[in-house]
Amino acid sequence: MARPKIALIGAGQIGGTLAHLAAIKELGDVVLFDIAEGTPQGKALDIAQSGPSAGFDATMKGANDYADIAGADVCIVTAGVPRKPGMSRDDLLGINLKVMKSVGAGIAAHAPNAFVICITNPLDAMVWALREFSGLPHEKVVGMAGVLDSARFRHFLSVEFNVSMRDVTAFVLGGHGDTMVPLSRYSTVAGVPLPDLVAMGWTTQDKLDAIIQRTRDGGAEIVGLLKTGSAFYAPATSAIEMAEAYLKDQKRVLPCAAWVNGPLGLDGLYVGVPTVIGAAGIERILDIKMNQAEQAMFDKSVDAVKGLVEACKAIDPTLA
Ligand code: A3D
Repeated sequence: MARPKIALIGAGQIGGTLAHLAAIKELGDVVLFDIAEGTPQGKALDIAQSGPSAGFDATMKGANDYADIAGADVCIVTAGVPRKPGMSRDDLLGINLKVMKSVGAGIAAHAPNAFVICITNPLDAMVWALREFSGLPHEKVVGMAGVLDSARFRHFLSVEFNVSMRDVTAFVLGGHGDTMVPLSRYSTVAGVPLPDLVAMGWTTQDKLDAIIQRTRDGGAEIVGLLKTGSAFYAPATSAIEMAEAYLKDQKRVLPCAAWVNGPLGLDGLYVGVPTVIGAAGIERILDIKMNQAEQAMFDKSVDAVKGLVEACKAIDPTLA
């Protein structure tokens, strides 16, 4: 049986890391696509040459022509520009919207049956635009943000509690931005919710609030340290987790920017929600009940995403 084909649209910091992880995990043959000539070819050759030591057989190809992604089973999109210090994700909107238009056309023409994972920021608006430009079914186009945001939350919590990250689950809803909604009530250590852990004296509410804020600012903290770009190891690892769930029909319950039409009181919006990812793409959305305070935070986040979608429509009238 042929190996699955994984097309990486954008061969920058995240794209290269995605290729390396896909190879090491033997998820399939990889095509790295970029408009920069030489970059995808150089990275593909470098990663291919790690094969003998890492022990994988997957092939690596660098490409500047969309024809090379033909028939891809999964496309992971990082094409565009990342943030620099002082920039918000929303500052990237104008530039990256144009990029989504060409990427959407390329995927529609050459890989219309792929499961498409968008990473380009501002995430919730870009995944919406990419879906519009590509015309693929909504359940096959999804954004990566919640897996990363909840991984950041889990990491900080595991350090605070001095327990394994594997035993910490976290729940982050809403848009991937300053209004993201980490939900304490649904976040646990081995099933024990965070408010109970506060009551048990494992941490204080103040410390928990600080961790939640650090999670919200997780991307900016790394941009501030790196100075030349944004995070790439954890974002790539998060997207690979989603791609693997699709390729292996794992039915993983993962928070993603998915098209929500009905659940959570929404009538057609891409925003971060808990989903089930399997062979059909986004197979289900968990219609969780929020309390008043959580709903207020979620509504604010939804409004922020809607604002970005309107900004996209104002820039590109074909989206209106
Ligand atoms: P970077 O290393 O600059 O790579 C982007 C690549 O896209 C470069 O190699 C460009 O040549 C290429 N590119 C630009 N325009 C096009 C085009 N039209 N077609 C094909 N390729 C093109 O950035 P990165 O890999 O660090 O980040 C990529 C994106 O992911 C940025 O928009 C980041 O803001 C975003 N990002 C999102 C998250 C989320 O959690 C959602 C996290 C981190 C970064």
